[in-house]
Amino acid sequence: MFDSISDKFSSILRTLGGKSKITEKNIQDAVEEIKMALLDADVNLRVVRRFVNATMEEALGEKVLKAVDPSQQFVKIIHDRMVALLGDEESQKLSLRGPDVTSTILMMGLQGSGKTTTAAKLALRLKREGRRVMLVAADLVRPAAILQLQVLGEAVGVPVFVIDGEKNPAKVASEALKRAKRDQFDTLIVDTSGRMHLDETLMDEIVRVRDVLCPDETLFVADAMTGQNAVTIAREFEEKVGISGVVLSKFDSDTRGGAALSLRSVVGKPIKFIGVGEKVDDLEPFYPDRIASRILGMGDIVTLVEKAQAVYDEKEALKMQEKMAKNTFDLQDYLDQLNSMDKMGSIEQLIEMIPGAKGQISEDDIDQAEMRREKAIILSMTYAERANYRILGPTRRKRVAAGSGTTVSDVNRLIKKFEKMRLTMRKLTKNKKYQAEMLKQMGM
Ligand SMILES: Nc1nc2c(ncn2[C@@H]2O[C@H](COP(=O)(O)OP(=O)(O)OP(=O)(O)O)[C@@H](O)[C@H]2O)c(=O)[nH]1
Ligand SMILES: [Mg+2]
Repeated sequence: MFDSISDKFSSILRTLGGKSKITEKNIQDAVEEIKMALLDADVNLRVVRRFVNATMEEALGEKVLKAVDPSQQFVKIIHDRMVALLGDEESQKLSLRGPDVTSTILMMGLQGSGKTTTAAKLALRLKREGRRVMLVAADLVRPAAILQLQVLGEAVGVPVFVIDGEKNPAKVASEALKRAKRDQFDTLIVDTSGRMHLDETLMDEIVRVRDVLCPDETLFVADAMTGQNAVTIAREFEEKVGISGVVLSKFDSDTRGGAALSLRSVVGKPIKFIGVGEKVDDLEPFYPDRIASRILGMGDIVTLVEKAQAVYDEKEALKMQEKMAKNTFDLQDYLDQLNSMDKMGSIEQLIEMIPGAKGQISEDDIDQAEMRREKAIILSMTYAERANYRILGPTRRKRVAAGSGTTVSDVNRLIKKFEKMRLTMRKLTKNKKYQAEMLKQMGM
């Protein structure tokens, strides 16, 4: 899912990322393209408008235009907006009660949307969380429905409540509740029948089942492949029965994904899970931020930016820049930089978050042992030595090597490298063109 929209987003953001300065016009163009991409993906028009307006307003503010890295700020805004569109982490959790009372989950949706499969997947999930789950066969319309649930129940090791020959789903629901109390099941998942189209009889039937169960969760199962139709249907279920959350099934299918993007916003109910395959294990919690990253085709650059922001101190950065320009950047500064890189996490994690870096850069390309050695060496120096490495004579170098568990040639190598680094920095800060070239080479 989302392949084509994610391709488009990547290309829009790449265009913007190539610029070292961003104008209002650039932002307007990008937002316009984003609008088209969303509409192409079949996202609800009202949702697109809201998204675009909010993005524009925020992006045209000072925050982006005056930011150190405007294009990344812009990406962050788009991402945050997208997350807001998809929901929040909290509402995505199921609200079930403790083990002393029976919680009930009512599954509903159109025919073939994935209710029965999802009921079984959910049963497995909750069982693994330590709940005592019972599935309830209240789809009495389709002849093979009960058998299907029984087979799935068997597969996930959860009992299935069935009343042979019963035609009234509300009756099945109330008997299931009694059984749950008697046998101390703390969770009932009730599978109901689907129809091709919404009809009064079906709605009345579900409303009666609902009245018996007083469900803790009323989950609307929507087939991601049905597009905008899913949104319309969800809204009707919400009006007539009331829904507490949405499960988006067949998320693994190759669709444009517009429905998924619109559901939360139009229906106002959180997407709680996504079905990602036909197997009973294929159910995942819906994480708005991860999905947003996927839609934007950007690895997890946002986490990366946030991590950088967390360790990045603007004043500190300016001071550093000045030091580089004046050639007063010393070993202590270098040590600080090494340490702040550490704060961002493991190299492996960082590589994963850089879009396009996975498979291109490997952990071996970055010599972590060398970094550790360098830190140890600098820590063994006095502050005077860190401020001016030139005072390090042969005897002191030997002492520093011994103190850091390294060799004199390690110490010499660090000092050589540092000298070279300072030279490059001087060139870099003096020469704007060289600077731009460097950044381009680094893909920024
Ligand atoms: N690929 C994929 N297939 C799914 C997913 N969820 C359900 N299916 C398939 O969709 C078909 C319909 O699923 P069911 O669970 O029977 O749907 P239902 O809503 O109970 O159908 P009715 O009871 O007939 O209304 C089955 O072939 C499932 O294997 C999913 O997340 N991914
Ligand atoms: Mg079914």
